[in-house]
Amino acid sequence: MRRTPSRTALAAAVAATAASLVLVSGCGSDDDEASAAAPAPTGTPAASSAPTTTGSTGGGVDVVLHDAGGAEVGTVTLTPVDGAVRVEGHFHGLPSGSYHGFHIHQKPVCDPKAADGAFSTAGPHFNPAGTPHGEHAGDLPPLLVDRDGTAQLTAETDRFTLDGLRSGGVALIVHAQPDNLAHIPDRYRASDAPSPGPDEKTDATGDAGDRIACGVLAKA
Ligand SMILES: [Cu+2]
Repeated sequence: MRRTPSRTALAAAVAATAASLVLVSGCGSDDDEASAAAPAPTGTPAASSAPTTTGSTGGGVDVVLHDAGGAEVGTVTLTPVDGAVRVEGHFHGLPSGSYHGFHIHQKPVCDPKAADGAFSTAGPHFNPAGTPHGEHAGDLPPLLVDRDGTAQLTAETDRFTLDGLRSGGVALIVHAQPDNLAHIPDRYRASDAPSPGPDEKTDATGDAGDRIACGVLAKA
């Protein structure tokens, strides 16, 4: 299943049954650059605003995600493997039967009560190269949630290193809607777009909607 590292090697090997995949892809407020500069949360529920990195496994690190109500909904393990990072997630209690955008966001802050929307404190996608959506380092394969609200995801990417993520800390976000990955053919044009194809918001967020779960990978 390993692939030779390459720019396009965001290989998602969905584990287990196809029906159990969970997609999370929209980034409702991912394009809210202002939120990226938000300071650490104040007066927010500890359940999901405190660092939720809980431990390490085999050289990797576990990130626990909580929903906006503070309930734990899953754990993602990030493990360095041959110049890439293996991403293994196990979720429960998510909206059933649908795809959900799933990304790494820039700031290690998960504030469910943020004024700009739950978890807007995590800022935009982790995107140190400044590339369009679909090519962001933090663009992960979407989650496909089973009818029972569980989802399993195994993927591998060489778009970042674990050390790179930990140098500043990041957040993992599950969205309410699918992620279009800015795959908008040129025959489409948004009403406010200067040219055919995806508009600025789609390029930034994939139109994945609200942020429904968040977990912090703390700076280390
Ligand atoms: Cu996102």
